[in-house]
Amino acid sequence: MSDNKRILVTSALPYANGPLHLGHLAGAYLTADFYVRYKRLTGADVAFICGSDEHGVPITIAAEKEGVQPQDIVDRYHNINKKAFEEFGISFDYYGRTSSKVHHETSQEFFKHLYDKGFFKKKTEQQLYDPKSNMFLPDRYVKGTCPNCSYEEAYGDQCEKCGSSLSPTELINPISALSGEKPELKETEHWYMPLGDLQPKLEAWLEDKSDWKPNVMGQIKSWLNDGLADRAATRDLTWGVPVPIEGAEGKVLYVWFDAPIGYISATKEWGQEQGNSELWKDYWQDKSTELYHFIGKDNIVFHCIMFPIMLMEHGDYVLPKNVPANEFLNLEGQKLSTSRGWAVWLHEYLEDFSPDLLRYALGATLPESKDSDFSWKDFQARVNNELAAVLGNFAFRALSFTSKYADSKVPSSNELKQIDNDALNAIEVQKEKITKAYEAFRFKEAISETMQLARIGNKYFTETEPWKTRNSDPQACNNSLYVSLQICAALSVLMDPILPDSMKVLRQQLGFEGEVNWDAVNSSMLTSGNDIQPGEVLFSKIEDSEIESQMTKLEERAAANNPASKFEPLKENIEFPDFMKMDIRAGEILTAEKIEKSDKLLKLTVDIGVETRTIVSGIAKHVDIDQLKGQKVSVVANLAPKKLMGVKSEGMILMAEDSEGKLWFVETASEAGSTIT
Ligand code: B3M
Ligand code: ZN
Repeated sequence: MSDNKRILVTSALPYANGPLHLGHLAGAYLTADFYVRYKRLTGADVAFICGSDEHGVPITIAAEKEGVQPQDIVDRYHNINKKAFEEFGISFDYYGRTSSKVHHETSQEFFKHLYDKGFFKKKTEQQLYDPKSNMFLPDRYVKGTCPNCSYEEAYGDQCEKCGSSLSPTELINPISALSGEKPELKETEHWYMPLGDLQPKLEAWLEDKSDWKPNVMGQIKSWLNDGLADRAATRDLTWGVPVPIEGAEGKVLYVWFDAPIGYISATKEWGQEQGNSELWKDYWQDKSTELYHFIGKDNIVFHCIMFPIMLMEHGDYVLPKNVPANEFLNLEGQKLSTSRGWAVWLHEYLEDFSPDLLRYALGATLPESKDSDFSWKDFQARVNNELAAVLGNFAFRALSFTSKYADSKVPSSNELKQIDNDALNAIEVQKEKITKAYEAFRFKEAISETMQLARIGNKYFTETEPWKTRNSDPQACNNSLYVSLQICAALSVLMDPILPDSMKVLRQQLGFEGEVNWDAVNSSMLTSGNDIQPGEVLFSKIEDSEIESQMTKLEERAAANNPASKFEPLKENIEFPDFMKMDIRAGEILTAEKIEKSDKLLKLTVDIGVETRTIVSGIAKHVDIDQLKGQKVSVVANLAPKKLMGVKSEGMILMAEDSEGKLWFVETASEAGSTIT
């Protein structure tokens, strides 16, 4: 049953604002590649499309951090990431980028088409504006205090301390991350996608999607239960695709509006590259095409709700048949984090190991239905106990035995016994299980069922003991080798989607010259009498020391990124008499008031036991003024008085400054007036 279906597979377009790590690979790319390679082997007509997402605030933030232009950032990471994917054998047919001309035109046409159909709702709204930088602030560019947990460094879209999602106007004391100024509300117009109105239509479309993964459906249902909110398709930004209508000057398309259209633009470019500018239509507009989006779980709402609505309302496109999203991958039990340095970068991995090892180890622990963990120990165990000890060992034994004792030719079989036939039958049995698993996007299962065939082969080889029958029963020996080599040949195709490089080598060693094709996998792929060409073992074991050095690398980098190293370095030593000159007293705040024209300073009266002092303290941003009465403090009582903003300050309140710059009182339970030494 040759599969001639036309299949379009996309992987989420990674932001071109940094290099890729293991978590990316496990999320949207490896599984897509497994699937695509499998489908190509079945004879399906597949287009595998991806590219760089080069718009959006993540790009402009990265550019600002480095003091370069957004274009510089995307040029750099587009190339780095494209190369990393190639090196890992992620077999995209085309890797595009959303800054391309074709993409700008395609997404503008898409917008215009929807606009002309009256799809968008124009809304006038108040948005935070930075008067100093002269621009409306994207959510990420507004910082302030979280209304839920009082964390002072919350972003306008999310508080990273308590995790709640926010809108910038909810923040207490919002400031612009660009200028540090207080933003003001200013009127602006935006074009909204009426997702709320279209919810019933989307629900009707989702009705027959009962085969979608439960983790994906669960998330969709929860969005639908909350009721879909309209979402603006435009933004007041300069970096992005300009909105192609009058009255929208200075605005660009929302990055999540243009990015998924990037799949379409990249398919167009792929056709153009082959001299067929109409080719993309076969994949996007022919209703018999099956479209699959491979993504990580944080992209579910966009691919299962927003983009389908856009496609549906546009009218000319196919909609996804499935969106097999993955959950998240952790690393050594902790969340992967670029900023904390807790990651294994793909280019770094490749300095030490080959791509196939990671494809296998990661594939075997994919976060398919729930979050999963990658550990170096597990990586070592997968490589040593499965790839080397089972698959590699089996192939090596079968091949080297044949070369030594059967003149390097596939022997002929005769009078097969039950044990031989059972082993040969296992090829069909396993193939069926593996096929089912791929069709259901259960890649971990596909991998383990494939490895199971190698286990069966390895066990068979051990049990039939060809090294003994070589003298006692030469035909039985030949049968062992024949059956083992046939299983190796089947494995060289069935394992090909997972281990493309190694299986190619295995086929060379087996002298396999037939068609590499899923349908052609059976128990007689090799012809008796054909030459084999044994070579090196396919996989060598990984030493403990290699794993230890990976762990050290990871821990050292995490330590270098640790907040501990953000504390002030220690000061020089002082002599004891110098220290004793200071008169530090326990005190208690009696009153607190703001100082006009200063957003930092407070005027406090403090009881220090022997007398009451007026002290000006720069803590306004770190405390709640209404909570200060009764606060226990430590006061440097003999600091020479000084006028601050017209107020005479008699002493200083000691504060501890943490790694994030937040100030804390140095409290003592002792009565006011006690000396602190
Ligand atoms: N660049 C977000 C992400 O990398 C986004 C995906 C776009 S897919 C159209 O998570
Ligand atoms: Zn919070």
